Amino acid sequence: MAYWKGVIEEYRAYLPVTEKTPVITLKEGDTPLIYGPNISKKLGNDLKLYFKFEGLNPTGSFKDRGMTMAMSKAAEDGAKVVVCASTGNTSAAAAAYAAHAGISCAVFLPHGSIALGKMAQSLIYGAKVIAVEGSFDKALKLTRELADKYPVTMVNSNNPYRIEGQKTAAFEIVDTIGDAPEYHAIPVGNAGNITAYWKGYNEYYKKGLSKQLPKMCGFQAAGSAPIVLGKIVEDPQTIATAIKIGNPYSWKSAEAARDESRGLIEAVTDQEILEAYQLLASTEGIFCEPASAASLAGVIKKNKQNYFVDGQRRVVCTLTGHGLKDPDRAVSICSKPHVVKPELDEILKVLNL
Ligand code: AN7
Repeated sequence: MAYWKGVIEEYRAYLPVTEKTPVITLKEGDTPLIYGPNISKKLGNDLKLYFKFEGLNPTGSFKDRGMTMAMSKAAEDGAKVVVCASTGNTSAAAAAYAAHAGISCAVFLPHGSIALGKMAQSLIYGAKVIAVEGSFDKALKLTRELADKYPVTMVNSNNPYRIEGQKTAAFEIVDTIGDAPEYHAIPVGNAGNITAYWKGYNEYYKKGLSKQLPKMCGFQAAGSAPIVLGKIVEDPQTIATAIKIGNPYSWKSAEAARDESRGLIEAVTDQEILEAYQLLASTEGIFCEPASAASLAGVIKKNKQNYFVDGQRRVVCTLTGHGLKDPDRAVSICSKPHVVKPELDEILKVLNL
């Protein structure tokens, strides 16, 4: 049996690498596409829901796909320092891949808006962690200023290699089900990922590897929905900290993905996100982070409006990050454990036996 070699080696023909590019990989990709029988049944309408669980990448999010590309190209160019602004996952991936490459890394995080697991990752991978008092958008602006003036390589999604790596998730989906699904649902923050999937689906389609293209359905958090509102949100608010972004870098290309695919970009409330988050864990056994559940929340909402009518009604939801990234959120919305004395009677009472 052949071992998975990471997305660069597996999809080399589709990526801007040469024999000279040192491949920096933690064997990202090859994430499972999991059918959700229970939620599919609950939603009805003959929907077939699949989850692309990107939380199973080496640092627990889809960012690893783009980071293997960005870090390999940075290494090829002889970069000494890489930098990024992040709501937590990009910084975790940058820190890990930089460590693997032996390159220094500095990350700029919006102070107080980072999930605990992501903070732990950036710290333990040895990055210089800088908490900026202000929003992600302010941290991103600062990072760009720094990269304009000083010899550092920026690995945010303005780095085109990030999008190139991330498009491999679309390839994997088509390789798994033999075609593109009718619909693809995805959370939208800085809007790089929806851009990347659309690029990936198109490249496979043009090569004749799929018979159709999906409608791209992007979902932003209602308190942080600049693309939906058509204007920058100065002070974005949402419990889905990963997508708490008011001025997305890839705004235009996300709109292009929406329009070319005849899909949509809409908003879901924090309440809808948290319900989807808990439903997915408790009925399918899949624990993603809150921002990731925006894709399922959006599907639940659009299904109520009978939106899904095309073809075989297959809907792939990208679950962008692992639930363990943000353990505080899970604990805060669930009922507390039953504390008992170490006696069988006490346990029987709790179990109603
Ligand atoms: C779990 O880490 O922007 O629309 O700095 O971590 O491509 O930005 C994270 C984004 C969705 C949105 N789900 O993807 C960052 C960062 C999770 C994320 C998104 C992010 P994009």
